[in-house]
Amino acid sequence: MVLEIENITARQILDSRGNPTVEAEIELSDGTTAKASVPSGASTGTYEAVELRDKDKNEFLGKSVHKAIDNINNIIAGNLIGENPANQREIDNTLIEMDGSFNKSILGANSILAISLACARAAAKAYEIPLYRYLGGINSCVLPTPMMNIINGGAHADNKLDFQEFMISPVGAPTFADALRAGSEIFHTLKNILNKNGYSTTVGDEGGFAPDISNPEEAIELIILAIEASGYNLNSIKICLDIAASELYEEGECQDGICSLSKYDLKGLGKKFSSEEMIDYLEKLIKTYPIISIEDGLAEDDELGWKNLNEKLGNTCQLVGDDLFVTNVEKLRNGIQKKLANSILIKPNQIGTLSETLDTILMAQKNGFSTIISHRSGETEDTFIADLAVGVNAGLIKTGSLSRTDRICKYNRLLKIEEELGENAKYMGTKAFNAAS
Ligand code: 2PG
Ligand code: MG
Repeated sequence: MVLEIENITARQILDSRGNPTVEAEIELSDGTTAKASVPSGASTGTYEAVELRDKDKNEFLGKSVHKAIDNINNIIAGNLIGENPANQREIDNTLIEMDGSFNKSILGANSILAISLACARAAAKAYEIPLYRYLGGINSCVLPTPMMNIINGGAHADNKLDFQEFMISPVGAPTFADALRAGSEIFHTLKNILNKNGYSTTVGDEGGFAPDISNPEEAIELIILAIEASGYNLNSIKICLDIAASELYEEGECQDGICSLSKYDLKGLGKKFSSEEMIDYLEKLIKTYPIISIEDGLAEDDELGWKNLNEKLGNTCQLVGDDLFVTNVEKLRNGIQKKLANSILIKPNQIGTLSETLDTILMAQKNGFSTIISHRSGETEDTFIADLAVGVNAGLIKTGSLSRTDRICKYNRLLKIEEELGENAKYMGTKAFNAAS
């Protein structure tokens, strides 16, 4: 069956923070229709592809995306109608060429990605193949080990926690469904513990609690209490952190040619750390607590720091580049050559097309890096990343806490995929992590 794209439309919808975002809809010659929508970050890396916003202060505080929508309806649609939606790479290359910039700032990565993902979904639907299988083929069978963000800080919450995400990972669970159950039980137990300790149990952007704590150690200890009180132990449940250190980084100041060193300003903790001191602090945390993974432990431009961090801790802990790599194959190549990390966070909207996302995943997998498919702090009900995680056998997923449908819908999709794969589903637990101690 030769399929053709017959119609493309786009609309402005709202994301989980109530900010505008792009939804695209594609109709094929056989009548199949499919939609995709794009998420949006808060702690965005400097080198991410550009999310086009109207910057009109009179509408949605400058955040409306009409230009991106118009670009789809008036420019992209005309160029893709008649194309075969299964020619993903050709479609993505056409989108990249149409944009013409190095960072998708002309048409907007938000408009480009919505089309790129909708094409894949439309083709999968038309061929009546589950999306994960369409993306990965007959060998797609690994259900990702989830890293669940149950305490939110940094740019995702209004508390004083300097670190952005305190996650639990049920590495000892036999299946994804059991992992999800453990996460939910620990999340609810943590709620009771926070209540008893007089902390608020309101949640942050990714559905994790945002108690008014200022010390990362205290947050980790409360989580450990919750793990144990739920009947689990620290072998079966590990802790993962996203420091989001680019947000803490302060450039050194220069006066008359004399410059001070750049620092990490941990305001909640009341400390300013050099790169070396930050590494020492992370080492102390790893040695004290069952931490299996640290993301963005240092800032995106602190390459020397990353090299030192990886040399010192890369054998015992997974060190994940998020802002450091921004899902960009060239950035990852540089990181592999310089030995900056051992793991990469994969966010399709950091790079802007599905094909480029797959290229980065492939390079990571070929070079022994673990891959974590990730949501953004501003999400939609789109569950594409769940299928992507299974499709490429990524091994790991980061898609928030155990509350709020924008997070849970991805977990629910994974439950259905696991059910569909039946006995052929694999849950790797600890083995999905790199350099796990
Ligand atoms: C991160 C993400 C997702 P944001 O830093 O890893 O958790 O946050 O989408 O705000 O960049
Ligand atoms: Mg991050």
